[in-house]
Amino acid sequence: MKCMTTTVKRSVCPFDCPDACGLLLEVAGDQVTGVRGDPAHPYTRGVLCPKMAHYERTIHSPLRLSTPLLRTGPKGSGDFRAISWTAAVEIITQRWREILARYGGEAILPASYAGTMGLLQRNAGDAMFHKLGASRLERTLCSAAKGNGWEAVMGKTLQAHPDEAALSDLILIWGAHTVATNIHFLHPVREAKKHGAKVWVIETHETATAQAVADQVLLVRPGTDGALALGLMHVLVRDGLVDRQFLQAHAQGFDQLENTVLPRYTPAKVAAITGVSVEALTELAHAYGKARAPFIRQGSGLYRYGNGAMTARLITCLPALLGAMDRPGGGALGDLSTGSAFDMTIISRPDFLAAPTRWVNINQLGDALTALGDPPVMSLYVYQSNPAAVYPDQNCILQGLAREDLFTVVHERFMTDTAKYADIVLPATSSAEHADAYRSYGHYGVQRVKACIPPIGEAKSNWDTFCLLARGMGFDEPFFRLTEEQVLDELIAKPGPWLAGADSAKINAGEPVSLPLPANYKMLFRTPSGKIEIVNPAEPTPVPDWFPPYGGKGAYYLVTAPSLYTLNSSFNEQPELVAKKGPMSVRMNPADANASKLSDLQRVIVSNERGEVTFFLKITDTVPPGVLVADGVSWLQDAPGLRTINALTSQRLTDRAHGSTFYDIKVDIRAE
Ligand SMILES: Nc1nc2c(c(=O)[nH]1)N[C@H]1C(S)=C(S)[C@@H](COP(=O)(O)OP(=O)(O)OC[C@H]3O[C@@H](n4cnc5c(=O)[nH]c(N)nc54)[C@H](O)[C@@H]3O)O[C@H]1N2
Ligand SMILES: Nc1nc2c(c(=O)[nH]1)N[C@H]1C(S)=C(S)[C@@H](COP(=O)(O)OP(=O)(O)OC[C@H]3O[C@@H](n4cnc5c(=O)[nH]c(N)nc54)[C@H](O)[C@@H]3O)O[C@H]1N2
Ligand code: SF4
Ligand SMILES: [Mo]
Repeated sequence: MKCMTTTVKRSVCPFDCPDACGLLLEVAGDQVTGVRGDPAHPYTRGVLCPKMAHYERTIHSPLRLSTPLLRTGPKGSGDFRAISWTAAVEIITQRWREILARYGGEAILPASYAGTMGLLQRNAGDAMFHKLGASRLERTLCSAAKGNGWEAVMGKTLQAHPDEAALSDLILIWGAHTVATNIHFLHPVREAKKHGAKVWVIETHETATAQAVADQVLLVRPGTDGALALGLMHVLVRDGLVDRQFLQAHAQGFDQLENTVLPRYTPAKVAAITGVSVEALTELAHAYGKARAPFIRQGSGLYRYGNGAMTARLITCLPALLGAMDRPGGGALGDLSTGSAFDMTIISRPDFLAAPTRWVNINQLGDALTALGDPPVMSLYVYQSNPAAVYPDQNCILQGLAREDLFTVVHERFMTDTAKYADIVLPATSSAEHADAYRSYGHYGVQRVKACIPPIGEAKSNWDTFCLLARGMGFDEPFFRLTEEQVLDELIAKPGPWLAGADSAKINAGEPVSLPLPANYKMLFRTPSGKIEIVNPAEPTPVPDWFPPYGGKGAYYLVTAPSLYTLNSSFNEQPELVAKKGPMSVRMNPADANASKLSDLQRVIVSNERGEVTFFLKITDTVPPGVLVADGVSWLQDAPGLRTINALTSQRLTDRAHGSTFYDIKVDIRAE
C-alpha cells in the first residue's frame, strides 16, 4: 500500500462567527483528514468549537453536491438530473437574456448572505450583478440595528479589543450566548475572573453561558434592554456615580438626557417594564458605577426587535457615563468594523453599475417574490445562503420559491431547503477548496489563505462561477478573467490606510496578522462632533429614549437560542452534530406548561398569524414565564412537522437601518 504523507496547511474558519479562527488542516493527497485550531493564531490559541472539530466531515460529506443539476420534478420535490457546467451556463445565460429583454435587469435578484465570510468569495457576485443591472439586495439580516445604534453615539470609533476584557473587573455579557457563538471570548473572561472580576449575564432566559461564567444573571423581558439601560443611568446619576468631568470633556448632550429622559426611568418604572427587580437593578448599577474598568460585550439577540437600534444606542451610552473607555479593560464591544482596512471596490466594482437600481430588503424576500413588483422578480440567484430556512416568514418565502415562472439558481455545497426549489443547482466549493482573505467582526485579525485541496467533484468557487456566468453573458471586461489569487494580490497590494500599517509580507505568506491599533484607540472619537454623541441632532429622535418592541397578539415571546452544534442552518449536514443538537424543540417554564396542561417531550404546535410549527416540548425553569425558547435553526427534513422556526418570524424591520426582527414575535402554543 502506498503511504500517503500528511501535510499541515493553514486556513481560516469561513463561517459567520466573530472568532474567525485560524485553522490547521491536515491534508493527505486530495483529502482533508483532520482539523485543529492554529496555536499561532492570537485569538484561536489552538482551540476550536464543537462545530468545527470535524470540518473534514463537511468537506468530504457524502451529501456534497458534485455536479450541476437540472430540475426534473415539481419545485421543492428535490428531483434533479446531472448536467454539465457548459449546459448549466447555457441555460442560465439564455434565461437571463430573455428576462433582460422582457423585464429589464431589475427582474433579476441575487440572494446571498454569509455562508462564507471570505472577502473575495462572499462579495464575488457583486461585479456581475452590477453589469446585469440587477436589483440590489439590502443585506441587513443579522445585526444592522446594532451597528446603527453604535454609530449614532460613537460614529466610526473603534470598539474595544476583546482581549481587553481580561483587564476588566466587571464584565457584562449582554444578550450574547458566548459559549455557543463566541467561545474564544471566554478566554479573556476567564482570565479576568482569575483576577477577581465579576461577570453579569443579561438575558431573556438562563443560557449555558450564564451557567458557565456568570456570577449574576439578570433576566429581562424580551425587547426591554433599552429601558434597563436608562434605569441603570438613572441610578448612576441619583447615586453620584457619574464621571461629570469626563462627560464635560468628551460627550455631547448628557445634561439634556439627564434632565428630560432619565427622570422618567425610576427603578420602579424600569422594574415594571423589564421584570428586573428594583434591588437587582440597583445592585447592577452600583457594581457598574463602582467598577474600575467595566467591559460590556453585546451579542446581537437583543437588537433583533422593532426598537433594536434605539436599544443599541442606549446601551452604547453607558460606558460614557463613567469614562470607561478611557481605562485599559473598560469600554464596549458589539461588532468590530474593520471595513476600512480593505478597498472592497476592487472586488465589488461599483463602477460596473451603469445606473442605480432598486434595493430589495433581504428580510422582505418573501414579499419581493410574492407581491409582484414592477418589474416582478423573475429570476433569483441564491449563493452562500439558505433563505428557505433562515429568512423570516418561511411560508411566504416558500410560496415565492414555488412560483413556476420564477427562474431560480442556487449555488450550494448541499441540497438545502432552498436548493430543492431551484431550477438549476450549481455545486460550490468549501473553504478548503478555494483561496480567500478573511477579517473578523470579533477581533482585529486578518489572514489570507490558499486552496488546500482541489475542488470536490465539479464544484466551483463563487469567484470562478461568477466569472463563468459573466463571460457567458458576453461581458468582456478583463476583470472576469482574473484568477482568485490575482484579485487577492491586488486586494493586499492596494490596502486601505489601516491595512497599510500591517505586515503585507506576513499576510501574503498566509500568517495571521493583527491590524495595528493606536495606543488610545478607544478614545479617538470618530463622530461628526469629535465627541461621544449622547444626544445626536442628526437622528430623528435626537435624545435617545426607549419605546416598546412590536410584540404581537400571542401569549408568549419566542426567542431563538443559537445551538452549540449548528450555525444558522449550516452544519445540519453532519448527522453527528444534528444528533447532539437533539430533536427540534422549544423550551417552556414549568408553571406555563402546567397552566396549558402540556407535558415534557410531547409534541406541541407553536403558532401565530404567519404559521404553525411543530416542536418537541422541553419543560425547564431556565426559561421565565411568558417566554419560549427555540433551539437553533433546522433543515426541513429534520422538522417533526412541515415547517421550521422561521414560519413564525416576521418580515417587519427594525426602527433604523432596516434590520431583522427575528425575536420580536409573539406566539401561542398547544398540544399537537
Ligand atoms: N454555535 C453557533 N454559533 C454562532 C451562530 C449559531 O447559530 N450557532 N450564529 C452566528 C451568527 S450569524 C451570529 S450573528 C452570532 C450571534 O451571536 P449571539 O449574539 O451570541 O447570538 P444571538 O442569537 O444573536 O442571541 C444572543 C442571545 O440573545 C438573547 N436575547 C434574545 N432577546 C433578548 C433580549 O431582548 N434581551 C437580552 N438581554 N437578550 C436577548 C438570546 O436568548 C440569546 O441567548 O453568532 C454566530 N455564531
Ligand atoms: N429564527 C432565526 N432565524 C435566523 C437567525 C436566528 O437567530 N433565528 N439568525 C439569523 C442570522 S444572525 C443570520 S447571519 C442568518 C444566516 O443566514 P445564512 O448566511 O444564509 O446562513 P446559513 O443558513 O448558514 O446558510 C449558508 C449556506 O451557504 C452555503 N455555503 C457555504 N460556503 C459557501 C460558498 O463558498 N459558496 C456558496 N455558494 N455557498 C456556500 C452553505 O452550504 C449554507 O447552506 O440567519 C438568520 N436567521
Ligand atoms: S465557528 Fe467560530 S469558534 Fe468555531 S472554529 Fe469557526 S470561527 Fe472558531
Ligand atoms: Mo448573524
